Order: sequence, then C-alpha cells, then structure tokens
Amino acid sequence: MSTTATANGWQKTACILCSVNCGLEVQTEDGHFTKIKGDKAHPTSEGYQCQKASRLDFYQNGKHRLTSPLRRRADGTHEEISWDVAIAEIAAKFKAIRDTHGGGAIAQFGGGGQGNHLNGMYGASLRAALGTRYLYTALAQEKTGGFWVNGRLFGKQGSIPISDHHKSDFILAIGWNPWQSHGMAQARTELQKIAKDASRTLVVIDPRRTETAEKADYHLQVRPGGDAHLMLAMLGYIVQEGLENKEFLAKHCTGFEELRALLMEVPVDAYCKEADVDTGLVKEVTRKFAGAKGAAVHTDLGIEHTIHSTLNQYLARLLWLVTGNFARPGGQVLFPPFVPLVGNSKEPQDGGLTTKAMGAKEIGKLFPPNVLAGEIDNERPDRLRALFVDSGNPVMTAADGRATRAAFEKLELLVVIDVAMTETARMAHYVLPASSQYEKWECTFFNFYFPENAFHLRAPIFAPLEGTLPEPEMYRRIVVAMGELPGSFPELEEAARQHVADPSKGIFPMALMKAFHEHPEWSKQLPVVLYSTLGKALPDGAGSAAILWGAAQRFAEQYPDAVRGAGIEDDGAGLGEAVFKKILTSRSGMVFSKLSVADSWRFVSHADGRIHLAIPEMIEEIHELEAEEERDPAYPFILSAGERRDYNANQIYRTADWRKKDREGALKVHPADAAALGLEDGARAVVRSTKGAIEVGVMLTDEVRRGLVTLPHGYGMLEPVNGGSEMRAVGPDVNLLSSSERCDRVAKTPFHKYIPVAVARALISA
Ligand SMILES: Nc1nc2c(c(=O)[nH]1)N[C@H]1C(S)=C(S)[C@@H](COP(=O)(O)OP(=O)(O)OC[C@H]3O[C@@H](n4cnc5c(=O)[nH]c(N)nc54)[C@H](O)[C@@H]3O)O[C@H]1N2
Ligand SMILES: Nc1nc2c(c(=O)[nH]1)N[C@H]1C(S)=C(S)[C@@H](COP(=O)(O)OP(=O)(O)OC[C@H]3O[C@@H](n4cnc5c(=O)[nH]c(N)nc54)[C@H](O)[C@@H]3O)O[C@H]1N2
Ligand code: SF4
Ligand SMILES: [Mo]
Repeated sequence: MSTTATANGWQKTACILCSVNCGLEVQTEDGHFTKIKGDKAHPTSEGYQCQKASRLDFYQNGKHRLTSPLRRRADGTHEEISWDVAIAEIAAKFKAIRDTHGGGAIAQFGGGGQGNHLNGMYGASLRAALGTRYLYTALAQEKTGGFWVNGRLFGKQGSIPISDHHKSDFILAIGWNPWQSHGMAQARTELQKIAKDASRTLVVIDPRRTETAEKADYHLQVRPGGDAHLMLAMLGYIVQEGLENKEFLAKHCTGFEELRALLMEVPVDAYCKEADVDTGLVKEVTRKFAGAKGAAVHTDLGIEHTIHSTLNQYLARLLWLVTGNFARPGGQVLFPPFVPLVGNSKEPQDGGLTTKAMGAKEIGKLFPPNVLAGEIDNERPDRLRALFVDSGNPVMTAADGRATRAAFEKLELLVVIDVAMTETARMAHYVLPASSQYEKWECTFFNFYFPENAFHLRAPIFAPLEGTLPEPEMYRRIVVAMGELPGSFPELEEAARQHVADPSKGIFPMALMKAFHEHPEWSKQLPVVLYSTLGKALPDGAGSAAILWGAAQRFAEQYPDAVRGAGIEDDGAGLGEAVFKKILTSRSGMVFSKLSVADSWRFVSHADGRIHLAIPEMIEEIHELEAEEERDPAYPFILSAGERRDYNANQIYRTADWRKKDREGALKVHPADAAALGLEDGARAVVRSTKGAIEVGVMLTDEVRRGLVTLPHGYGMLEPVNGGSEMRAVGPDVNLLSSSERCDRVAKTPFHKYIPVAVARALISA
C-alpha cells in the first residue's frame, strides 16, 4: 500500500504484542510478512525488538481470522450473514433492550488491546447511543487500584506516575519482570546497561529468580503475597532510622505525621520474617534506596494480581514519596497524556457509579471484569442483559472462566468485534469481523515516556481482508441504524474538505460548533461525527485518525509549552494543527511533548498543591494486616497463573505454532517439591483449585521458591484437532483455576498470582 512504502521496499509499522509497541520495518508479499526488523528511526524503540515480533504473520494470517459477519443459530453454531442484515439486527436488538430496561442493562468489554486503541475509541459513540457508562476493561483487573491511590495522593486518578529511569542510580522492581514483559522501552538493552554500570543498583523483589533478577544487584525472594509486609518493613525502617526526606515531606505533603506514627510501630524484623526475606538484606537495600540520588520504583502484576493489590500499590508509592523521589531527576514524574487512558471517577458516597449486583465502584471511568459474570448471572430486574466486546476475550481472561461462560450463556445479546473466532466470539449472538491492525490506521495511547513523550500513528500495510471493516465504520453504521445520527453530514463534510486543504482559517471547528448548537444531541457522538466528516476528507483513507485531530487540538491548547519543547512550532489553533499534521506524516512515530521533572507538580491537583499521604482506607487495611492467612491444607501450593514468558502474548497469537519452545506452557515446579510429589521433568500433572482442575506438563526449575508453582497465561485457546472441526485447548486455560471472589477490597482485582492449589501426577498421560 502506497501510504508507507519506502524506496527500498520496507514499510514502517509497529509491534502490537506489548505496551511498548516497538517501531518495525517490514517487507510483505502476497498478504504475508516476509521480513521484520526494528525501525532505527522510531523515537522510543530505536531499532529494538524482541523475539516475539518476528512471528507477526501468525497474527495477520491466523487460521481463526474472520471474513464475514456471523449470527448464532439456535443450536449454537454460526451462519454467515451480510453486513446490512447484521447491522440492522444488532441495532434493533440493542435499541429494544435499552428502551425496555434502560442503558444500564448494557455494557462494553474492551476497546483496545496491546496495539489498538484508535479504532476502539469509537465504541464511546455506541455507549452514548445505548445510554450506558459501563465499560469493563483489562486495565481494571490490574491497574485500577493504583489509579484509585493516585486520585487520593495527587487529586486525579489519571495522574499516573512513571519513572525518569534513565537517570536513576537506583531501580527497584517489585513484581515486575521487564526482561520478558518489557513495560519499559528497550528493556533488555537497558537491563544489560544497568547491570554493567557499577554506579547503578538494581533490586528485584519477586518470589521467582527471574531473568531480571539474574541481572540484579539484589534479589529479595519474597514469599508470594508477602509484599505488603515487606514494603511496610522497608517504610518502617526508613522512619525508625530517620532516613525519610524531611524537607520534601514538610514542604510538599500532608498526612505524614499520621503515617509516621503508624510506621514507627512497624515491627521491622517480624515483618521481614513474615515476608520470608533476610532482615539484614532488607535493611541494607532500604538504606541504599533512601540514600540514592534518584530512585525509580517500578511495579507490575506481581503486586497487583495478589493479596493486598491496592494496598501494595499505595505502599510502593509511599516508598518513593517518603524518600522525596518525586519530581527530581531519576525519580518519579507526572506528565500529561496525549489521550488519557484513564478518567477520574467519584467515590460512591460522592455520587460515583457502582455496578448493580456486586456494587463494584467505577475507578478511572472503568469497571472490573472480575464482577462481570456476577452482574449478568442473577435474577435482578436491573441485571446486565447485553454486552458488546471489542478487542478482548473475557471468556479466557477474566477470573473463573467457568462462571464467565455460564453467565455469558444467559445474555440476551452478546456482540463480539474481533479479527478472530475467539472463545468469546464462539458464544456470541453476532460476530463482526474487523480488519487487522496491519490493515487499517492504528495506534496506542500507551505513551508513557519521559522527558520526551512519543506517539505513533501506524498506516496500513496490507489491503483489508475481504469481508472485514475497521471498527469506526461498524460503530457508525450501528449508531446510524439506531437513528441516533444521520447517514451523512453534507455541510460538515464540505467544511472538512475546505479545512483539510487550508486549516489556517479554522473552517471545520467553526462548522462543528454551529452543528452542535443546532443539533446538541450530536455532540454525544463526537467520535463518529468526526469520523463521518473530517475522516472522509483526510488523505490516504486515514478516516479513523479523525479523532486524533480533536486530541491534538486539546493537547496543544492545554500544554503549548510541552509541544514547543518537542520542537513543534505554530500559534493559536495552528499549534494543534501542526501536531496533527506531524502525527499524520511521521511514519516512524513522533515526539509530541517534552517537559522537565519539575513540571510534575502541575499534575498534582489537590487545591493545596500538596500530595496527600494519609489514605484512611489504606491505613485501616494496614492495621488489619495479619500474619499469612490460614491455608487450607488441601491446597498446599500457591499458583502464580499468568507468568510472562518467551512465547506468550496475551490472546493475540491464537496458535501454538508460533512457539519455538514451551509449546504447551509448562508448570514450573521446584525440584525438591517435585521429588516429594513424585514428578519428573516433562511429567504430566493435574493442578486443582477450589474452582476446577487442569492438566499440564511439568518443568523442574529452582528459579521458583518451594511451595510456589507457576503457569503462563495466553495459552489454552481452542485449536482444531488435525485440521478437522473438533476443537481442543492447547496449553493451560489458567482461568479455569482462578476465582473472582478472592479479590482486592477496593478495586476487585483478582488474585491471579495467589491461587491455592494442589498438584498431583496425572493418572493418564495425554
Ligand atoms: N512476553 C510477554 N510479555 C508481555 C505480555 C505477554 O503476554 N507476554 N503481556 C503484557 C501485559 S498485558 C502486561 S499487564 C505485562 C505484565 O508484566 P509483568 O507484571 O512484568 O509480568 P508477570 O510475569 O505476569 O509478573 C511479574 C512478576 O511477578 C512475580 N510475582 C508473582 N507473585 C508475586 C508476589 O507475590 N510478589 C512479587 N513481588 N512478585 C510476584 C512473577 O514471578 C513475575 O516475575 O506484560 C506485558 N508483556
Ligand atoms: N489468570 C490470568 N488472567 C489474566 C492475566 C494473567 O496474568 N493471569 N492477565 C490479565 C491482563 S494483565 C490482561 S491485559 C488481560 C488481557 O485480556 P483481554 O483484554 O481479554 O485480551 P487481549 O489479549 O488483549 O485480547 C485481544 C483480543 O483482541 C483481538 N484483536 C486483535 N487485533 C484486533 C483488532 O484490530 N480489532 C479487534 N476488534 N480485535 C482485535 C484478538 O484477536 C484478541 O481476541 O488478561 C488478564 N487475564
Ligand atoms: S518488546 Fe513488546 S512491542 Fe517490542 S517487539 Fe517485543 S513484544 Fe513487540
Ligand atoms: Mo495487562
């Protein structure tokens, strides 16, 4: 396709498998990737890529790709139908449910995975048409506890702290294995650099000796779920030794005295013992941490998907706050997002929305997948009756897959938008086939870089697979069929054409204001209105990018200094136009913002300008913190279900064929535990929890602690047996073991990394 081809036949795009979205250069032939390499011109990845990206043809030409809208028959099988029939029926059914039961009976799941946030944004138009605010996303089963803490500390849930890690002399990784999961640009190169540099200290807190731990100066091999005790021990030691940053705390924070009183009482040695880490080592590490010039603290699923999820994220933030590692080089910073992934939600007592059956609160404008089954599977008249899923596979990824499947069977309407026939799609009343992320304009809003922040709009590199559409077009058709918007906007479309030819006169924004004045109801559908007007006028079929015009205008208006810092110049509305133009024309991505560490204070939005350290709910949980819970002897192991490995990539690659090793996702077991269980390397075992049992292969390794066993996620998808119509799960479907009841008290995050299980040799080998 002409939009990206370069003279030598390489086209520019990016990897869609994890949140760092490395820039790629690719060659293609007959609809296939033939060569894939890192794009040196990409502002954040600079040519870096990991082993997963080279297999992207398994996504683009996956055997489960969809090519026609499907409708479910009474017997559960699907038949192909035309787009016109699909859109008309879906619109009529949604409308009927909305008009009978209200918008609250309908919800959305997903809207974007690791590589696609642009097209999913248009789902907001359908939510508006349906009159629902219930948006369930994967983020709300990992990060929402942290967002809630941000709201209390900084004033806004979307004030997401990141690290200025390039300048850090101390890096503390808690429950994060960047060697495999990344979550940081060029992770392996960076980790190797840090390991070689004697002036920089890397500390890993993880119950497993991870690839990252192998590179670290210190590895604290905490017992699973022991992080709250461990971090409290560190915080206790800091204040008891007077190592806190008194000047920072006095000048910039409130609530420290209350915290200090609490932390003075922490029995440091006993808490280290509870976490099962050597006290001397903890004290040595804590002393170095408190004395660092700039310390970065990076956390991830290891503390989120376990007991005390929200509390853990609070304590991790306290570590860097009490030591003054905020808004200083090498510490943590706040920055303006290009498009906020996360909004700000009120607490229920202040009028915030909750779910009806389970009472889960909205955080960051998101709802937790963990309560989804419970919202559907009940007899309340106001229960959830209809769901649309875009870019997600909740049947596989939400806790307690059996309960999710049982609940989804009860939905009156399930519509799935995906590129592939997923396990969730197999249950849907209607399935709508999307063009792949390499067949349409796409991007992500995972723009978490500092001091220079970058954004990458990717152009399509393949023609759309026949029968597929990009999501904005699907949403547009449904909303129009519901009678919420007209099928065309002659005046706005004309204004858009003139505006694209010469943006300097501001023709389109003026026409848009006039249209919204005359049709106030259209403003609720802003994404689809932009797509249907400005989108049509954009060159190269970049219609989906229309929404980025609005984002660019807003960003430039709010943060003109950040934009100019990035070297983009113009005045007034011209600055936003310049950002938008740069987005549209930068095939390798572009820097849109540059700020300094001190600018972080602009994003602390409490009226007093301070960070509010004392959070009553968290202090209460600290008081209630007990010794390790009584464990049911029937389930003597802790399973960490969801380890990121060489060959898993969420639900994106749907076949085991892409894997060069660990094809079936083995259970890691400590050799001593294995000996006691009578299991040898390669043996078959059954892992049983209170929710179910699965059979797995066994891998012996002393990288896990005794008593801990681990499985990857991103396995267990259905594949045809010998190419026939019979389907079989390949590898562990880990959420048959997880439970939704065992979850965080604030954010409802499930404890995927803390599942009590029994392990035994399988009686009959598969
Ligand atoms: N290869 C690969 N990379 C990915 C993905 C993928 O599927 N495959 N998925 C992407 C996504 S969606 C995400 S959210 C990120 C997640 O990225 P990470 O959070 O880094 O990945 P995990 O391996 O799930 O968990 C991190 C570590 O937590 C440790 N852990 C387990 N229990 C505990 C505990 O009680 N305490 C502590 N401190 N640590 C514990 C595990 O041993 C593991 O090493 O990865 C992204 N990157
Ligand atoms: N037990 C356990 N469960 C977990 C985890 C764990 O570690 N352990 N990890 C959790 C985490 S951190 C996450 S992020 C979630 C992920 O869970 P989900 O959000 O449910 O899954 P994704 O893998 O992001 O799903 C991506 C889907 O998007 C589809 N897709 C790809 N491209 C497109 C496109 O262009 N358009 C559309 N419409 N669809 C597309 C893919 O085919 C796939 O079905 O899983 C969570 N579940
Ligand atoms: S680090 Fe992430 S984005 Fe980069 S190539 Fe690997 S999987 Fe893809
Ligand atoms: Mo995730």
